[in-house]
Amino acid sequence: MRKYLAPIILVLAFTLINCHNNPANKKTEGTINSKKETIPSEPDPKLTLAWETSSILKIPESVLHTNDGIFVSNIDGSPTEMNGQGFISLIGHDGKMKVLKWVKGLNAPKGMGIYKDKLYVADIHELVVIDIQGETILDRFTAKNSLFLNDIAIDQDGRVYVSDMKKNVIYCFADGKLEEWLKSDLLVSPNGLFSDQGNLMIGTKNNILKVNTKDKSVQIYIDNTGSIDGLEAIGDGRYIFSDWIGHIHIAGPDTKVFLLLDSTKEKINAADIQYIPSKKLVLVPTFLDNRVMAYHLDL
Ligand SMILES: [Ca+2]
Ligand SMILES: [Ca+2]
Repeated sequence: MRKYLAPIILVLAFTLINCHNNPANKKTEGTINSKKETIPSEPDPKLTLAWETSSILKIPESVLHTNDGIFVSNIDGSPTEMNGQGFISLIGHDGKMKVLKWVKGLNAPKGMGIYKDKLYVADIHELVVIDIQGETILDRFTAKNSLFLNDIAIDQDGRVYVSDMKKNVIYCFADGKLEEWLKSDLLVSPNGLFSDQGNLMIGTKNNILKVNTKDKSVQIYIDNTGSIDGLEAIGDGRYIFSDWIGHIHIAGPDTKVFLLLDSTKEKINAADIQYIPSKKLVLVPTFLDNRVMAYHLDL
């Protein structure tokens, strides 16, 4: 009898396992499914603080990540004050200060962009060109009839786009000339700019516009965003954007506008942010709070 016992146990065990996995066993199957349904298929994106600078900065408005560190534009005064106190700082990738006043002699510097070893800075009425290696101001181009230059985006051909938030136009610097380039009824308080494969993306008072830089056609890409300061592509069609007050949102053309960060209660602003896709890092200049804070973005 004993020699038949082992096969019988095996057969019983097999039958039990089989029974458990049998799709016909609706009760078991139903229980598993209902449990699965309560778990969201994709977790919400979220920001987690990675590092922050000390409060040594002076009204930081914008940030620009490079291989050698991160440039920070410091307004140092009111955003429209021609006080000569504005400057650019250079901080390390860990948020430690390298050079507080890397380049001085600006007024109220805001958006920045780099093309061929030159740093371009929007500074109230001027586009300031800085030689990065020489750490000096090379040139200043005045935007005629400008009221409040704010952000910068540079395309692959080196054309520098500059938003004027109060005049509701976009200027373009090309072939040594800075000229008015785009006017549109859709341009309402244009601020954050992002150059995205032949398109200029513009953050306005309540939407993200997509402008074809060849024919200048303008369309609304994402609506009902709230007012936008910094505007950055994620790389999959979605954009991350700040509102200056202290909110950061993420949205795509087919997704809802999702709140990632609210630091308004702590009175920490979120000015012209930058997203670094290779590090999944969001850099946030905190304006009146005088810091740069870096967050990991889990998508
Ligand atoms: Ca801005
Ligand atoms: Ca920007």
